[in-house]
Amino acid sequence: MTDFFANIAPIAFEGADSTNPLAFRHYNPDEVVMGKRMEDHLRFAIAYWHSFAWEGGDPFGGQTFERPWHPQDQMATAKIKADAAFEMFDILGQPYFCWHDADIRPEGDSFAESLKNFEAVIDYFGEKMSSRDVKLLWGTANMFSHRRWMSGASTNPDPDVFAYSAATVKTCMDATLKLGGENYVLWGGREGYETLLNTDMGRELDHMGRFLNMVVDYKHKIGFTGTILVEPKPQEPSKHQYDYDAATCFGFLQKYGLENEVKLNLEQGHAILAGHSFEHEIATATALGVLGSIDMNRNDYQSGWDTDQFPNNVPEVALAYYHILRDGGFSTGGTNFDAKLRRQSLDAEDLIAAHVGGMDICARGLKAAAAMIEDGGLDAALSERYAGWDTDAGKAMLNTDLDTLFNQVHSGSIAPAPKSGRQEILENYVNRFV
Ligand code: XLS
Ligand code: NI
Ligand code: NI
Repeated sequence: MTDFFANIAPIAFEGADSTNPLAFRHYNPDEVVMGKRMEDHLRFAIAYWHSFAWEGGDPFGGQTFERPWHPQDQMATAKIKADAAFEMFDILGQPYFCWHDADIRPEGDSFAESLKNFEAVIDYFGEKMSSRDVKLLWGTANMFSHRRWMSGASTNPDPDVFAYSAATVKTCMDATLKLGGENYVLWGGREGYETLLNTDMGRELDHMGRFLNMVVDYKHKIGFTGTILVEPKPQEPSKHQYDYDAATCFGFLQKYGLENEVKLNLEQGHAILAGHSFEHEIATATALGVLGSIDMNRNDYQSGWDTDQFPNNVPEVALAYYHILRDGGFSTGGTNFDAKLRRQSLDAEDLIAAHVGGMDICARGLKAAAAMIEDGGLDAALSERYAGWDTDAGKAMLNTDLDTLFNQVHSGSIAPAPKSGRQEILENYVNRFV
């Protein structure tokens, strides 16, 4: 037991009129929305790295937080960190958490020592999980912080780093399997370049494709039944990241024969960095059949970097869940808060309040999305807009050729008549629900 969260009781649902800052006003896990419990729709996860490993630094200054698990380079403090993490899970009652290897264990002097530390913490997690309902949404390897990864992991010009990356991912997949994790994530923060002057892009893409095939082969070899997820991001820390956005990732997966094996973990902040809205990325992934999971953390729209803030915009969140629900909802995926406090938010209470607010906003968004789906207004508008394609004449057009269509248009038997796209009417419609 730590006393970090000492005076904070488990968070309860108190309803929309509550003024208690540490209560849920919308997130009511057992409330049924479209035939399913809210908890089972949203599948919230807490990110170990931001909530417990990050120390409040930014590019201009170091640590601002003081935690009982500092310094983090010792096994003893790794256990205190785990104790505090599970105490927070008990307070929030979210069903899942996520980690990188480097968040949970101190780096050793060798690969073998790092692995020994990692396995000890994984066993410690296993004990804690056995007496609770909290599960692992996904595990992942941090292959971007240590200096060995400065030129990439699987795309590194040095084959020894490719091998080190393979060994690292193997250990993280083993640990994910051991803890019953439901997905395994690869985010390639340095799988890209700083300058094309020193980069053989074609070779690096081939190596990344080969690496991901090795990951998928290993998944089948060890009998991991979860989903392998790739997380798109256009840049940061590298100037350009190969997994730029959902569409780019899909092209990559297809080229390397993995479009039926790998899905996407989409992050709102990364969508914004790529010049997209979050619902654009989700709609792209659902259209291509590769939606897996989401990181529900936003960026500041003015700063131009990945600020990883907790969500607080109901319309944005509602439209994200609208597309997720229309796709049938999550299967192995969920809603991970890959979000961190602001560096001035020093207190344990700030950490809890941030998650309470994020969970509540998502619950509001989910309810709004479900109400729009149940009302059916947007679907009806879509059916009406595309109705021509449901006619025999419309269907025939996709099965003919340019000459035939030329003759029909030239003879005047086909003459387009423009119709309103009704954008403002639809925007007003959405505003009735959010
Ligand atoms: C960084 C990414 C990272 C992944 C996991 O921007 O969002 O946190 O989610 O490696
Ligand atoms: Ni991110
Ligand atoms: Ni992320």
